[in-house]
This record gives sequence, C-alpha cells and structure tokens, in this order.
Amino acid sequence: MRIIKDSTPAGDGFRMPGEFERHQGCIMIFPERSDSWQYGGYAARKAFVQVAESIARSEKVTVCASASQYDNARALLPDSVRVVEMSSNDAWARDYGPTFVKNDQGELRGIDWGFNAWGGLYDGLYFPWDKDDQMARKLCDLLDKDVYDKRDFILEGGAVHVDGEGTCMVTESCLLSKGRNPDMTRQETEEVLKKYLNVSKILWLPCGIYNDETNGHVDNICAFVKPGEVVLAWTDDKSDAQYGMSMACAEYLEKTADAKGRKIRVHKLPLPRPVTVTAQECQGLDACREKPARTPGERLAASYVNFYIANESIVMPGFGDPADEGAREILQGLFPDREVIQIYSRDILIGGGNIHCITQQIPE
Ligand code: KQY
Repeated sequence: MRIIKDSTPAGDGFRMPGEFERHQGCIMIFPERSDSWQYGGYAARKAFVQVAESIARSEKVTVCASASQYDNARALLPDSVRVVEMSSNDAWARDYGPTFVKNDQGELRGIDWGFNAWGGLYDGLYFPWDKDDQMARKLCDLLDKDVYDKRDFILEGGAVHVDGEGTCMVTESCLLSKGRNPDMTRQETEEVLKKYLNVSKILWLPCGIYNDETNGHVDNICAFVKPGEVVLAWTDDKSDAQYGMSMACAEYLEKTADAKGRKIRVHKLPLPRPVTVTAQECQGLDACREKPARTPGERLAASYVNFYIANESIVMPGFGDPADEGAREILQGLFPDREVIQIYSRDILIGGGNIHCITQQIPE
C-alpha cells in the first residue's frame, strides 16, 4: 500500500462515486464499547448482525472485531461475511473507514481523513480516538488500496454525501464547527472537498437533525437517491424543534442548483415521533469521561434518512413507530429496483447513530 502525500484524487483523475453506484463490498465494525452500547452491547451486536446479514445478500461484507470479540463475531455472523481482527475505539465505519475514490479505469484508492471523535477536546464524544484514526489506513492496507493521507483535515464520512456527478452535500453546523478545522475558512474547506472528492459544487445545508451529537451530520438529515434527487427528514409539527431545522434545509435546497445546474428535487421523509432514552437504558451504560453517557429523557437523533444503499437493497432504520411503514413505502417508491429491508435499530440509535453511520461502501 502506498501512502500518497504529494497529489490529490482530483488531480489524479479519481472521484467519489454516489452510494447508489455499484459496490464490491461494505465495511462494518463490531460494537462493544460500554459507554456507547447499553448492557455491554449484546443487543447492539444483534442489530449489527442483522444489518450485516441484510447487506451480505448483495455485496461482500467485512466486519472488523477486536481480539476479545473475534470469536463471538465469527459465531454470530453468517459464513459469507468476512471477519477480521482489528482494534478500534468504537464502531462507526462510516466516519473513520476510508472514503473510497475511483478512476475511469476502475482503480480504487482510499482517503484517510483526520478523525477526532466528532470534535476533539472541544466537543468530541470520547477520548482517546487514536485507534479509530488508524482504521482507514489499516483497511486500505487490508484491501490492498493506495491511500491519500489527509489527516491534517478533520472529516467524518457521515459528514458528506455526493451524487457522483460533481455535487457534494454537507451541513454548516458540522463542517464549520469549532471542533473540526477551526482555522479554516468555509472557502478553504470547500477547496479540500473539491480536490479530494473531485466535486465542483458544495451544497451547504444549514443544519442536521435536532440533538445529533455529531454537530449535525448530513447523512442523518438528507441523502441523494440519485443525481438531482434527495430525501429530506421532515416533520409537519411546528412545535417540534426539528421543524425549523428541516424547513431551513428545504428552503436552501429550493433555491440551490447542483453541479450540473439541475434544480434539486426534494422528497420529504417524515420523522418518527421523538425517540428518548429510558432510565433503564441509561442504567446499562457506563460513564463517559466521568459523566453519565446519556440521561433519561434525552432525545436521540432518530431519522429514517440514515439508510444504507446496498447493491440490491436499501437497509433502513425502524423505530417501532407508526411512521415506520410510511417511511418504508416512500423509500421503496424511490428505489423500485431494490428491496427495502427495515431493521429495528433502537439499539444502534442509543449509540448515537444509525445504519448509515455503521457501514462504509467499497465501490466496485
Ligand atoms: O456518525 C454517527 N452518528 C456516530 C455518532 C457517534 C456517537 C458516539 N457515541
């Protein structure tokens, strides 16, 4: 594996494909951290296994597990899933797995962004994060892919979505947050994204989902279903703090064109009712940096937008909410050639993310 420091993907003719383009596989990490996953992570691991099984029906899934969880992962996951021992601080493959870029000859390379647990010592979520930060490079080594070293720029994979045709979508609340790249201007941030993802237009949504501890990752509020079309997490409840946030994103999208000059078509994806943590769930979490990891009644950033686009399916969250079925039908209508698989994901959500956050596609 070559670590590339003296050129950029755009300069070398590589671009990040849209998630809806064909994949050769998917990377996941087995959860076990006791301040992220309640009651030692038993229920979270079951949910991760369901996600891995669903994706593995149409692409090769690789699950990274710690030495102590290796046997368990191997026992719980189907034979078709590859399990490799790899250490990490937690289980967010989207955020610190490599971002893959591809050239016209089909060659793949990874990008290794800097990772600081969603805000470092300013407003990050745990310390240390050194093993997470090594994962992109270790995975590129495992997959025999050269990797661009961009560790001097803090970015998580869940903070960007691309359409594969020159447009990248981010949120201001995340990319311009003080815990990421505080010395960079918006213009300088744009330049990095353009050079590394090979895009020409950045869509700056103002914010993400209410109380999303990532400073509002775009992958929880808005996602491309194809070039020129997005789904946006939505509520009609004006008394909900999310109402103004989703409205601000809709108004921005309404007046903004993509890289190809297309007006963006917005499909609203209604949110479930607010999902809050119970006292019993909080009791099952260890403290994080000497403080309770969660407090009873805390609202979690539940959203159906946090789905994964697999080769032949959409693997989406379910919350046991009356809105689950309607959300499933909307996504089925938008992805008629893929089977929509809904997985009850409360045990993933308690960790702070959902199905998109725990998966990272490897383009074909
Ligand atoms: O991408 C994500 N949503 C991950 C959030 C991690 C939270 C750590 N508890």
